[in-house]
Amino acid sequence: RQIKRLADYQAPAFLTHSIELEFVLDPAATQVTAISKISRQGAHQLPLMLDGHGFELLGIWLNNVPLTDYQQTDEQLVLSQLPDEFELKIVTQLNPAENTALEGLYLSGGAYCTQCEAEGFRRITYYQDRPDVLAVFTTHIIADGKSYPHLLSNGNLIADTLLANGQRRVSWFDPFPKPCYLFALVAGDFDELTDSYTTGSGREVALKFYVDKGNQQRAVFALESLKRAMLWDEQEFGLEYDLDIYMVVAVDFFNMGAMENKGLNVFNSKYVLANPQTATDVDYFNIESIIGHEYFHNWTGNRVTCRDWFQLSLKEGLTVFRDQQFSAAMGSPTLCRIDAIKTIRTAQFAEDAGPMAHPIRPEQVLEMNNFYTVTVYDKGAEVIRMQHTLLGQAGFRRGMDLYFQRFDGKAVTCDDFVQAMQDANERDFSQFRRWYQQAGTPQLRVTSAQDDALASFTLTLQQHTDATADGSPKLPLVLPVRLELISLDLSYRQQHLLVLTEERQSFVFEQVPANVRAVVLADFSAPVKLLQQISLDDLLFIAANASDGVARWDAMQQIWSDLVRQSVVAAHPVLIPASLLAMFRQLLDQPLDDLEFTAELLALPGFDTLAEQYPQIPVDSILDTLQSFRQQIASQLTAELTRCYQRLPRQPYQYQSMQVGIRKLQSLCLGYLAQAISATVISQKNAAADSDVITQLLQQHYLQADNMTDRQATLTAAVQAGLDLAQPLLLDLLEKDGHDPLIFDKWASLQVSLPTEKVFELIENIVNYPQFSWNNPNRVRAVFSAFSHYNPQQFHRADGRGYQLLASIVGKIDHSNPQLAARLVTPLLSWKRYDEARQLLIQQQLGQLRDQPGLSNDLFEKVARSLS
Ligand code: B3K
Ligand code: ZN
Repeated sequence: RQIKRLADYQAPAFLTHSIELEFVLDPAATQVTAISKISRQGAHQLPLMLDGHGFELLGIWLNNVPLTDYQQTDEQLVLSQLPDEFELKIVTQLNPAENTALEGLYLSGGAYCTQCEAEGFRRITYYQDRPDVLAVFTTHIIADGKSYPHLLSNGNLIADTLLANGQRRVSWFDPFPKPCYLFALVAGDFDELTDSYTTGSGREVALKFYVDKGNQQRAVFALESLKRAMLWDEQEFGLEYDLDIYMVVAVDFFNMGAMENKGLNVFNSKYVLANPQTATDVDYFNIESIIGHEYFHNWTGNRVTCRDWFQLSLKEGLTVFRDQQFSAAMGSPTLCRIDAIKTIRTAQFAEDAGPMAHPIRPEQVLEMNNFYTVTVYDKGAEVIRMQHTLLGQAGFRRGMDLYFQRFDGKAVTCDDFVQAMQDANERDFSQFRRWYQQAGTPQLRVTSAQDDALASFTLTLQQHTDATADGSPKLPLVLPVRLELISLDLSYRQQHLLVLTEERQSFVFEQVPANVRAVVLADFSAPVKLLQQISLDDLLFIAANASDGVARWDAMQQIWSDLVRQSVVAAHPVLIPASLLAMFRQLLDQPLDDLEFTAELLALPGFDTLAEQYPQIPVDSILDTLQSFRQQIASQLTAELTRCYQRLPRQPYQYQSMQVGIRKLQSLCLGYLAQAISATVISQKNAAADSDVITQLLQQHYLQADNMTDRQATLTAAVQAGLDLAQPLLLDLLEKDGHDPLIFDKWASLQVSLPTEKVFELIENIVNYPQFSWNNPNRVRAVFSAFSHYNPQQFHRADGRGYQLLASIVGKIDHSNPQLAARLVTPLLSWKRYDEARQLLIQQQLGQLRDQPGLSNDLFEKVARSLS
């Protein structure tokens, strides 16, 4: 197996300047003719190496003369003794109907569709499948116009003709040179939703959304989101759209969220289709953010692209940062930030601590698809955000302007980006660049000392990063640390931006009154683990008084993780302190304002977040403690939770912030209340009466709901508390709406989060439904990713049944869809983090996977690294 290294990068020996593609579509025998204009770069006699596999080669012509003198390996075509400039014609034949990997050209759900990033174009024809070869694409699609009325590709439509044999031939021309990973073709029979957008400079752009028949109205929100994104990018970064048409196609068979192909985005239907009956508030949020993300790629990714795949974070980290800023501008910056922090603290910290740890710019890769990770994307976005923090809004914009001025139309590196930021602001970012080469989560230790006599306050910061599996160096990083000093009487408040560059540094503040409290790492200004000894009272003070909402939420999170830690040490759940319950009471009774944020303040950290704080994860203690905390809250605050629930008014559904807040807070109340009546709680007084009232609340919440968010709230509460009423309500959902694939997925994900052993029976049952398909990644994820992520009790069962189930599914899926298998296996990779008994159980499953005949590179890379 061939590992690729960043250090081995070499500029291409030839460039392809233009390519004309013709597809004659057929389910089992699609013919592709590719005519490329190629020229040698520099004086050398190296051969031209073209990537390609998984198709039949029908012929090669060099300047129109048949070529027979070539070498073919499993993965490449090697052409020697070429002229300096030439035209190469290659004809290949593919089988899209049998392509279950969903990479290259595939036929599923009745439509042809491509996915070329990272290295899927080589499954279509022989080509220089690398992002630093930029060509102008012309695409002709020939197909039966009745079965496939929509024949789409990148760029602008240039011809549409009826052929003598009754077939249609449609031609597209994309004037912007692009790497082949941005190529796309779609052919199908869709509903079309059309609109237009006029750019700031007055150009009119046609907007077209293509969705499965009958779903046209479900694309309206995505279309509106697109227009908001187009306007925002003009206002925020001065970036306009550049083609005459922007198309989005929604498909049900897709390996990830969406793909930014030039002018023709392909989306997982989950991130396009929405109406109140099918999508939750969270779905609406995600749709707007992903529509934005793919649109923003048009500049950060497409106009300026990556030199090689090790630079993936150049476009992904930056584009995630841009979509986060967009979401923040459309809604609440604090809530968006909280969302991003949760992703880092759960998935990204786990990745850093596991066998797949890598810097945001990895140095070696076996299968590129394995590096579309939370590290490259989300930590990558944090690294961009730190540059934004260090340079300020205006300085960052200057850097972006210089970046586009220098690199528009080019394929560049992460270093090029940082250099632009540095040059535009006359700063030295050489130490900052370590963020690109070091893996691992820095620990930031904070101590403080107050000298009342001198009226000074000293804060000492110390950074340390543990070794990671990839062996990358661990030198001191540049950490921007936002700080607020607040006096206990609130008469003094000062905000500072500290920049830690050494391993240890002290910062002294003068003329500080006695009794100040320090809010450190406000806004989560660096992606680190903060270690500080701080009392419950001080955390409650910060939670109530910090200027930064993120810091207030974070103080609550720290309170809970401290209590969990005490419980783990004591080997039984501690009692929730009265002062914390008092804070909850106050929040539940406060005026109806900023409800979504209130709900975040009242929520416990999840299992995954807590787990990341322990080198060896005390699974059972954390689960028991969380359970006990939920039940303590529920039984101590039953009246307050009920009152809070009842005073929140329900209105006809709109996706609008006040309403989202109401739904989220009601859902939180129901979640706790359901715990109050779960079988394991024997609450003191009035148990039976409470139980009736709460059951009724839950039932009514579901039955009177006019939207999916509220229905899901009841179902989640009931399933997690193991209440009997969950099953009839789930059945109701399935019977009424389960024919819709996205609702079926929601139903399945709810079923598999049942925290009892019965879940295994449910899973066997789900995969036998006609709606389920092993070849559809959404269906598979709805069952098995949901199980391994949202059902820690059963996934981590001491008898290993959860591990065994996941491993067997991964082994099975690897034969049809390696990318999907390699994603599903993730929770098993960190086996070293568990107790000895669990380690053995997981290791055994991984060992079986490693020995499976015909294992894909995708799965091999992960499993082998994990076992090494
Ligand atoms: N660039 C694509 C992801 C491609 C994944 C390839 N396995 C979507 C995105 O990040 O916008
Ligand atoms: Zn992206």
